[in-house]
Amino acid sequence: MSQALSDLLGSKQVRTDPESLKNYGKDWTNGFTVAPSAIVFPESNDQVVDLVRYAIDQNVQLVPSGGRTGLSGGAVAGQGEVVVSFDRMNKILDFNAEDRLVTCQAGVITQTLQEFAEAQGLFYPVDFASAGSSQIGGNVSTNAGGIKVIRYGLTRDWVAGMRVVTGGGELLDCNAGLVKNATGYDLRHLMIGAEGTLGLVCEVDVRLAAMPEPQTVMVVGVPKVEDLLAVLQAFSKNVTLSAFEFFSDLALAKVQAHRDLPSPLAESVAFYALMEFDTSGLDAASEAFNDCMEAGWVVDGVISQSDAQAAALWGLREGISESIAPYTPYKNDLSVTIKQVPEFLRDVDRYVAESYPDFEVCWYGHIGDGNLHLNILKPDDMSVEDFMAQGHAMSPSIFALVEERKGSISAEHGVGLLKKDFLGYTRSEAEISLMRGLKDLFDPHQILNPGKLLV
Ligand code: 2HG
Ligand code: ZN
Repeated sequence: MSQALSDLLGSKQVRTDPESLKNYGKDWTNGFTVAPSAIVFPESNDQVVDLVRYAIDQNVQLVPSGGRTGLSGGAVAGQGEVVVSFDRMNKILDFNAEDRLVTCQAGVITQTLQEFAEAQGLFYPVDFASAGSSQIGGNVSTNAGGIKVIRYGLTRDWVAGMRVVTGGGELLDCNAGLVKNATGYDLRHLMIGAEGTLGLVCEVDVRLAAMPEPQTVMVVGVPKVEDLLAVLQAFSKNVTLSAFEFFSDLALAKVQAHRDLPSPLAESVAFYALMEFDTSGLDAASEAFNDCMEAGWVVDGVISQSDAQAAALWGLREGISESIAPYTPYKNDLSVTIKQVPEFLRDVDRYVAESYPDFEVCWYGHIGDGNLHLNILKPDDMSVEDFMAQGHAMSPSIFALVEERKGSISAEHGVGLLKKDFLGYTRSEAEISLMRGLKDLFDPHQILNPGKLLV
């Protein structure tokens, strides 16, 4: 097969050495078999079409692969698939100032797009800790969220068009940057969040935002989880928040130990809220802070006086995922409506503490969006396999608490391999059956990202 792929693309665009198979066959998710048969590096939309047509013809399965920063196994190739890396489709193709539109190939790194926007005096607002490695195609395929959703929304809100190759080998040009287009089903939005199961995203027209004013960051200590929402409301009244994140005492301890950082506050508190807002709202933020102190919701706080201090405070939140990685955590990425967060968090905490008293639970995430990252840390004396099996075994109980509240088992990381057995906790049978129908329609030969999202 590798000779046929070389004939199709050129020998420099195919790799089968063990090192490449190992690296490109997986993402940041733990615990899945990695066994691709080849890695290919197309350089154009036409080459992607050729690849898909070849795959149909030869009954080869394709796994699209971006920056491989996913946390649900969406880019893992475990059964001899060919991995389609977009590393060589990494150019910014066009910028149109009138529409504030930038056309990116799928392999453009998120941070490169952010820097490009800045060079135009504009802003690409989707941001997260892995922005230095993740690629636009992957962001689109998982509808990536991140730390500024409360103000700017998700990746979906910034995708104005795309070129995508379906599993039938057709290149679709969807929407092409139009603001308005009332001509029926918007296939662009179907592709967003489809985890590469309906088509291979090749190019994306991304809308940019106006550059925001300078930002200030505040971290406050909040002893009780329900008071996090009181703080959110108090600040939201008169302050334009760009972020409202939280982390637990344990999450802070892990990031401090990993990065050798001092405590942000004089005493340790059960939870911390990190807020970012326009610096022009500083007076209103100080007033909100005083109100929160008086009400007893907040016990202490710290505010950035410079961009460097703001970045250091952000480090306490954005460094958590990396600092707990050595504990091979069992990851959950859950959402409920904001109002339900405190009771939900307490119920999950109670379940884990009662059923698995030896497991440490690390909470953090985007509480202003109702999105909680629940990471359960592996005890030192347990094997990764045993721990992953236990994580899987506890999922039905945790997801039942999600289902009761009509929440989501995956708020932003995607379903991939990790959560596919549990899709029914968030999507109804009727929905899943329609999703299968769409899969059959867009990928009639079942060659695109097999085994992901749908069982
Ligand atoms: C974050 O918000 C990322 O830091 C990663 O979504 C979350 O590691 C995680 O569970
Ligand atoms: Zn997150």
